Amino acid sequence: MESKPHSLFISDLHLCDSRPNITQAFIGFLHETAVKAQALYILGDLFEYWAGDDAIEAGNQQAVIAALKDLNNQGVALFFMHGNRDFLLNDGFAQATSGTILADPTLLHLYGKPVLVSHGDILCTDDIAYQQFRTQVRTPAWKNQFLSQPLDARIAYIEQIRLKSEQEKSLKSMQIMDVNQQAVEAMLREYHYPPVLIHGHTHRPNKHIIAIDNHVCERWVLGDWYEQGSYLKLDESGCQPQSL
Ligand code: LP5
Ligand code: MN
Repeated sequence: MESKPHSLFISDLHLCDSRPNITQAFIGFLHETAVKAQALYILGDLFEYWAGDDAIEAGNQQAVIAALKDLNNQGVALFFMHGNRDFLLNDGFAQATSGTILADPTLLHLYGKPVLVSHGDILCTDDIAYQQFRTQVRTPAWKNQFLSQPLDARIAYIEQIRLKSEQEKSLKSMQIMDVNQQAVEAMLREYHYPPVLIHGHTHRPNKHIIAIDNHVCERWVLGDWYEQGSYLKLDESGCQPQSL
């Protein structure tokens, strides 16, 4: 049976050379599942890390980039949002895949409804050390300075930050690393109560119902792809979580 017009949402795949089975699962998903959608929205952390678009010329992630471009060539619109691991994805990547990079957050209008999408890290306001780090590394000056270094030096630096981040995370509570409810509500108010908010980052896939100021909003959290691929399907009747 033909399915209704729909869009798909994924995040937190963390693709890298050391987990080739996930890359294979993702490419299979693009060929078999995403190809039937009108659009694919990748809401951040597609890659384990992204050191800069010159990684493409260096031969990184070529199979993934080719599969994404192929999907777009088959008429599926492709959208990317920055995650905390791959916020250095830029025009070079967008051109190589024929995709569009969206600001975080972005209010979409799909199948007659406003749908707010975000990576989700900006909602984790209790994680003060992370938010300070985020503010610092997202400034144009910081990014330009970082990108002016050779690719291998950048990768070595990212690996050190990864270690430091893992050490710090082991000392943070699960609650600190989750979204803050007031931050979620503030975002919903700012965007005039979209009935659907979709985000990733926390790797805690779930559906939360938020009753706020006489409105009801669904907050859908996407899952990561460490153990199994998953995606959210949105059509005129709403959101459905799916596993591969
Ligand atoms: O990614 P995840 O989910 O494991 O953890 C995040 C937060 N950590 C990060 C850091 C990234 O994992 C690593 C950077 C990716 C590459 C980016 C491109 C290049 C940028 C180079 C930057 C200088 O995002 C983690 C959150 C967690 O999500 C849950 O929300 O808690 O935040 C941290 O752990 C950050 C620390 O609390 C503070 C920052 C420590 C790093 C300080 C730099 C020290 C340099 C070390 C060199 C010797
Ligand atoms: Mn993330």
